Amino acid sequence: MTRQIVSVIGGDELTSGTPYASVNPARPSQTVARVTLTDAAGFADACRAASAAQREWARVPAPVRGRVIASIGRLVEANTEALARLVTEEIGKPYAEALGEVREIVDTCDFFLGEGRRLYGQTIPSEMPDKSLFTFRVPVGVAAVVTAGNFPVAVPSWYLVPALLCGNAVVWKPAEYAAASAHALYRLFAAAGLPAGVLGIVFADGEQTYAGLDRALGEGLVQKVGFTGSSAVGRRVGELCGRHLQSPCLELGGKNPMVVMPDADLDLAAEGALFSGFGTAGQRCTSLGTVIVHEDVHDAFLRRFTDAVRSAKIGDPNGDVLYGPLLDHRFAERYEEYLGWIQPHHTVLPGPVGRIDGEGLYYHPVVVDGVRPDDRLFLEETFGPIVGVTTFSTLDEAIDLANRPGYGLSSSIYTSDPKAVFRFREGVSAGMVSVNNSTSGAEAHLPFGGNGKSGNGSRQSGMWVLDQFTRWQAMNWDYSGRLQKAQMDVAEI
Ligand code: UN1
Repeated sequence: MTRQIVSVIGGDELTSGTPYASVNPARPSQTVARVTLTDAAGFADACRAASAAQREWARVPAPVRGRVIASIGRLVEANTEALARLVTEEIGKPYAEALGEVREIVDTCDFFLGEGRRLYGQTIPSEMPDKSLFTFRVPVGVAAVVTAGNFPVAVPSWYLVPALLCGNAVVWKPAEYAAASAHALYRLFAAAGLPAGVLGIVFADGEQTYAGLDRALGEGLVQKVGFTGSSAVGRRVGELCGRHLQSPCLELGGKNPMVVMPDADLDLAAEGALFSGFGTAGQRCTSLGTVIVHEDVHDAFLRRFTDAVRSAKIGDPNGDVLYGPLLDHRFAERYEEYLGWIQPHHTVLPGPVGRIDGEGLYYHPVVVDGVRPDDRLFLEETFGPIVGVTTFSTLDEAIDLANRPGYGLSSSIYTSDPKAVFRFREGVSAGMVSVNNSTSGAEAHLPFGGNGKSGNGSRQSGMWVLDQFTRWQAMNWDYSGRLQKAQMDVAEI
């Protein structure tokens, strides 16, 4: 069945626009959805409709908004299998992982439904008598959320759920190659009782989205931009927001390192490298980029790692496989360019490189040993099933290597030495550190985000994301009946 997907603005469907086909990457001849893409004007219209709906929504008491979030969680949970099947069909994510992805939405709702009854402000003593100070969290207004398709439903919910809970309206622009999954999630949100217009969904290509955002920011229709995607596009979004005096929430790429110390459990490290390097076909922002292994255990680690890679199953994402096809033909084309970064001084394991024969966008897993700190393969994100390996001799050297690419999202260290764990944690520039665990697989209530080329320091998930979707308002209340001047009329003892 081919679905027809259109943007929904202020509760109304936008039926005119440019046609786009979202296809199944396991069988590219199968169209999953026919999508109608809108343009910059449509995007700005969606922001206008959201802006009109936001004020009413902000007046709904936060605990009641929390109940809507609870309903969303229940609806998503009740539709878990159907949503996961669709994710698998549309982007080729193995079904078991797709189930986990849907679980992550439910976890996010579980966390934030209670926040509706907290959303705390503070009372603060004044320097003067008969005067009290308060702080309140107030919604920012309209959030424009632009998301990637590798986590087509979980990562968007990291924005949508807290933004709505905090009293904002949201315009969501999902990746068009994951349009059907996104639209299915949108319908579950809408069915949970969100007033029309509070959440809009817009499908548009990258350039029209950028132009639409520029227009909406210029007209004061958007007060927060959330963006998950590549570092290159994130930089553009950041510059655009800067021109409009806005600080976006940016969740960008990673070149996530795994340090394997000489005292590491090498079987565990190899298993972690397999999962984070090749799970999701290496298409997570938290995917492993380079294993930085101590020279004394390099050979023993590499043997275990390549054995594990060799026995990994790749294929139909409905089956029991480590990974399925790449997300979309554009990702496949870009990944083939990255494969060109392999150099003659590299050792390529365990076998063939490139596309696996057949219809789907399947690629062989590649381990590249002997990468050097100046190699492109060491420095840049590859977003595909390829992992580099390099060696070190001291922990300081390993930390320098881990930081060298200039990203700073996730990282991991395998060791049984607590001193090494803490020295690594202090030295690594990453926003997230795993100990004896893989670089990917963050939980929904810990701060998620990166530094450097991985983002602008903003954090998602858990209570930390509230600072993205609310602003602090300070209030002072003087009940002395006279004009008390701060700094000038400070109470004397
Ligand atoms: C992403 O790839 O954009 O930590 C996010 C993880 C996932 C989220 C990845 N829970 O691997």
